[in-house]
Amino acid sequence: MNAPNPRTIRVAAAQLGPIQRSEPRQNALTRMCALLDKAASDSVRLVVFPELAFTTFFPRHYIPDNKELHGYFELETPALPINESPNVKPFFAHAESLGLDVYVGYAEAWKHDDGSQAETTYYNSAAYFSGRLGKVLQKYRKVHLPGVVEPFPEPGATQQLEKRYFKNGDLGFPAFRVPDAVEGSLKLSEVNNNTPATEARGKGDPIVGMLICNDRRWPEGWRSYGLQGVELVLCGYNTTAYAPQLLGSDLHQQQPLTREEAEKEILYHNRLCVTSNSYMNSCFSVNVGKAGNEDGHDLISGTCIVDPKGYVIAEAKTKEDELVVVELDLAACQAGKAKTFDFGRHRRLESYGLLLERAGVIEPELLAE
Ligand code: CDV
Repeated sequence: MNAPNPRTIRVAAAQLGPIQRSEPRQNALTRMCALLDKAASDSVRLVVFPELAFTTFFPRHYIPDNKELHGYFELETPALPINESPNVKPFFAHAESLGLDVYVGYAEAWKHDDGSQAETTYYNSAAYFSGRLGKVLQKYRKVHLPGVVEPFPEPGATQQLEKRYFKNGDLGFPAFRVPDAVEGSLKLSEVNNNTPATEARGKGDPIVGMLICNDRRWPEGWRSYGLQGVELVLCGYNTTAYAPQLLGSDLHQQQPLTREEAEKEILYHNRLCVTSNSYMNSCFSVNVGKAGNEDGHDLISGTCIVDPKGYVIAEAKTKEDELVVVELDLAACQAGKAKTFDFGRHRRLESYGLLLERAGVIEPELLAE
């Protein structure tokens, strides 16, 4: 196999330090715009921010007051895309002024039409905004919502109320191509009906997929993107560093895990998920956390960029606002896609029926004795 032509793109993981519950949106916006400035001065093309980036990670709180709860959401309608939504418009305008693409997580209050009677649906979402085109190229709504509907009764417990506050994402896992990001990308006008699909593979504009936080623990999403030839998966997160009620990681231990042990294990699982799934789908991934002590609760850092062989090639060193920059050559995805993970040649659909028939576990029948 000849080495494919390089297809380089300079990307940044924009880790955020904590954003306290008392902090106005404007503070977060100012910090995020400062990271955009830094990225632009380092010739970055794409900047990836965390999940629910504009506010504190509010699902850790039981919030009975609907006015307060809804204050964390950004209003969106078909006529009012997120980049025009009043609270956050200056952030997108700044990215556009710098010609930067961004992935950013936000709480979406979706009204399917502009009539005042329209029902609102709440999602945990991410947008891919093209700074060159000044518009959202793709929206993603978190599919795998973690946590519980009713709050944990233990005083001081870190809550995880995403199942209470959000609906599960209904957009699936749509991969998409990003224009103007990789020089010399093959265009439709340059191929004809006789060009075999395999000849164009890995030569077009970059193929991107989005996940949000807990989604990274589920291979189903990664593989859905893998089957669309994904080259770059973007995933923002807010991952608690200590939540025994939620994670149950103490259940079979003689001694409860210390905070340090719990955080170490959670960081290990974060890395395990993003490295293994990047390898098994032969893609890069940019994985970006909100980190540090937020509202008295610790979040892990673990922000990292992973290559298609599953190696971490760059990572954050702090629990603060930090930009991790690296140049990726997307051509490196092709070896895995053509060999070990050439899905068309190696996947066996006739053996996978259970995957779509069953969500939960049904164990084989008990033995007679
Ligand atoms: N925000 C998240 O989705 N958090 C989940 C867990 C810790 C509840 C995560 O997978 O990190």
